[in-house]
Amino acid sequence: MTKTSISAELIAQHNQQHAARVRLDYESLGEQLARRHVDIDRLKADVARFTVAVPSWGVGTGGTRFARFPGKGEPRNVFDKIQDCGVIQQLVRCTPTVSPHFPWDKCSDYVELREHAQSHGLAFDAVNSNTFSDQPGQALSYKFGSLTHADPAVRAQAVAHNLECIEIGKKLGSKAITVWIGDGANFPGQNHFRRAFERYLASNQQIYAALPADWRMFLEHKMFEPAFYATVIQDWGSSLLAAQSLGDKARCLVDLGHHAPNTNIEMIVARLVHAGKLAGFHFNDSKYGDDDLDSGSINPFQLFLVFNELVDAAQSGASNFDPAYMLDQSHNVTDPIESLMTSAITVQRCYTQALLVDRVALTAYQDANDVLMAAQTLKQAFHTDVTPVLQTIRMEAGGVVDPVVAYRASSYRVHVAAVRPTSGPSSGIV
Ligand SMILES: [Mn+2]
Repeated sequence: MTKTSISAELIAQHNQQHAARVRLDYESLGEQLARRHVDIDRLKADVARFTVAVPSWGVGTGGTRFARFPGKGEPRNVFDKIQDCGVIQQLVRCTPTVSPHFPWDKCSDYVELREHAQSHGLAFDAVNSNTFSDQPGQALSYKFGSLTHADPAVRAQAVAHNLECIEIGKKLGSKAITVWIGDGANFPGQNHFRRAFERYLASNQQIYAALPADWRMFLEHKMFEPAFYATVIQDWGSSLLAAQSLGDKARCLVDLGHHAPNTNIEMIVARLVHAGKLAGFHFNDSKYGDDDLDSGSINPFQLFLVFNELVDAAQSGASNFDPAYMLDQSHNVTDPIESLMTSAITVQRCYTQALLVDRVALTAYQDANDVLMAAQTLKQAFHTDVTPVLQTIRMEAGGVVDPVVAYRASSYRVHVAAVRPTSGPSSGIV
């Protein structure tokens, strides 16, 4: 029996208020799509299988680069975080997994943690290691790097932490480890570029060697920050070189915020698909840098174009194509649960819109150099309001028509604030 934080009565009452209207909207959209030779029920069945993982660190209040403003009822530990993730899944029904982060999510009994997650209807996605900040009692500092540090003893400590993450992940049922390092240089001359990259490969070879047969290693690149002059794995090219050097289990993870403004991320996705090396995504949005804003809040068309590449890859049978979808965002001025639900639905929406692209027509326009109609074909799919499909999927799966409205009506935050003191654990920026 799955533990539920939002009452069945509230969910039933909420859906009852909206059910008739949603049915009419769904029928109307169905007629519209039928004229485009799209079967709405088939579309709904495809979208109902789509899921995206929630980051455990996302349910806490992150903060700006300058300060952290604690929210009410923030999770005190990983068990509280799982409870919050359970609320998200209960209402949106497309987030059945959680991506944990260590040492932030360390606990004394991982069997108990896995059972706790299962009791909330959740399983674990990729584990994330952290060698970009020092922990209390840590023997050696990562101030000047971790996996690529000049001192072999620091590198060994960073490798050992990643191996520990794999061991924890095995207990939790994870099948992948995500490695992001902050290593790099703030000044020209600080690092030897080639030697730092070679040390990265050598350290990661040791982590790679410890992967179970059915595991993958996700390499996450990031252009800058905390290193402001040069980061060791700064772009998809470095990431791809590393993944190709390490072996089949190593793939490249794309965090949408880890690129320069206006970078053509959808084309990076296409290149990684071509190479059979796309690990998956950390979805978020940004205006200037690694802003970790809610998915699609700034540039939903970009998110749609990323999914356009993904749907194209899936439908054309691209090899080694099995991307992992995860949210990665940080909240400072919104309730994290509301933001994560909104992001999950936005990602699901863009996937749905990408399924609506008339690919036969698009290919014909591309081959005929009909530029305007090719662009219009994408825009037609992007402009389609698929809300009734998403609402119907949620209702049929036991979720709610409008998750934010139902969440607020439940007063969940007020209830947990009564038992969780203000100022929970600090979440980081990944
Ligand atoms: Mn990330």
